[in-house]
Amino acid sequence: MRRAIALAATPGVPLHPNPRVGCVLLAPDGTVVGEGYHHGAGTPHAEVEALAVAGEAARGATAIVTLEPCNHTGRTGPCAQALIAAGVRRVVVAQRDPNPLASGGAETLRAAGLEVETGLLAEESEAVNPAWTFAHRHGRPFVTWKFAATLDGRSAAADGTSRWVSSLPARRDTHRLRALSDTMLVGTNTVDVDDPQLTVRDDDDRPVAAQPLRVVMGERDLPADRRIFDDAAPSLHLRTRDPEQALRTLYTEHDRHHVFLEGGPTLAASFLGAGLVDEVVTYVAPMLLGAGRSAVGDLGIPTIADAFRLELLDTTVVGSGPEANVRLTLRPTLR
Ligand code: AOF
Ligand code: ZN
Repeated sequence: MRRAIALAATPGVPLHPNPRVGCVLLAPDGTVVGEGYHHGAGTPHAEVEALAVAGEAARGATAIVTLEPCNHTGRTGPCAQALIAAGVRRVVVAQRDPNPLASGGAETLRAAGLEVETGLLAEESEAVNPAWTFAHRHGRPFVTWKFAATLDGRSAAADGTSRWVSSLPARRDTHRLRALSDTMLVGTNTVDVDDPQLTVRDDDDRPVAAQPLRVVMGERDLPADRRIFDDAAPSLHLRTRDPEQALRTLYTEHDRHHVFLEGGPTLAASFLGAGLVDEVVTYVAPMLLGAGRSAVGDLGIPTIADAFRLELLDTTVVGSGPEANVRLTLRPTLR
């Protein structure tokens, strides 16, 4: 299973929209007769790849798979049937499939007389697809709220100027994190005032191949010439101010699993207030403003005992000298 997990996590495989999956086929004497991993949506599933390598040697074999074999015909056919047809005798699964459209493979295999075991190294396997797993379990995407702020927690000066609070190395680091998500999210205010392009660019400032969907949420009409609507990447205007509804729509209608929230203080406060922020990433710049826009709007907290608390997971200095910023990664404490 460790080998199957390593195959699933092969560098370069896209994180979205499909999970990364690995499969190893063992002959009855324990020798490896086939290996495979999923290369991204639309390509053969891991099991099918491994079966193709094994050929006739799959008969009587044990399949070790990081994810429960699928039971559905989506972009490709059902792997449970492929394993049965190939004569595989036993299937060992790490993670049960949380995707309601594809789950049920274990039962299908058992009904066909195969021996099935689930749960081996399940946590390690889930860690290969954390956002995908979260989204299918909760019926909404995982939300990372990212913001840059001064030492006194301000994201813009009194006159509204905000370029650049964070340093160039910190902004490059942000693009690396954006690329891990499948959705960029801001509010109509940010599009109006800052007009961000919200694309992912590499260290040479060139757009990367796989761009997240750019989403602006809010009821207000927006001018069509805003940069978020340019043809550098797909974009979408969700006409709602309700965070829960926006996330549900992104999951059910757009197959989105990881939202990177880069909105202003109002949008941030509404997601935090609704308990819909799962991770916070902030870049703290060594500067003071003393006045200006707070990074987050009013959370309706009257007294210190009610403070919105977070657990600090990581602290990293990004950049050096005058460009040094501190990146904090945090998780809201469950209340
Ligand atoms: C994969 N790769 O190796 C396995 C998957 O759109 P489809 O037809 O490719 O189906 C995607 C679903 O199939 C996916 O969400 C997961 O539930 C299941 N298993 N998917 O992409 C694989 N074994
Ligand atoms: Zn499959």
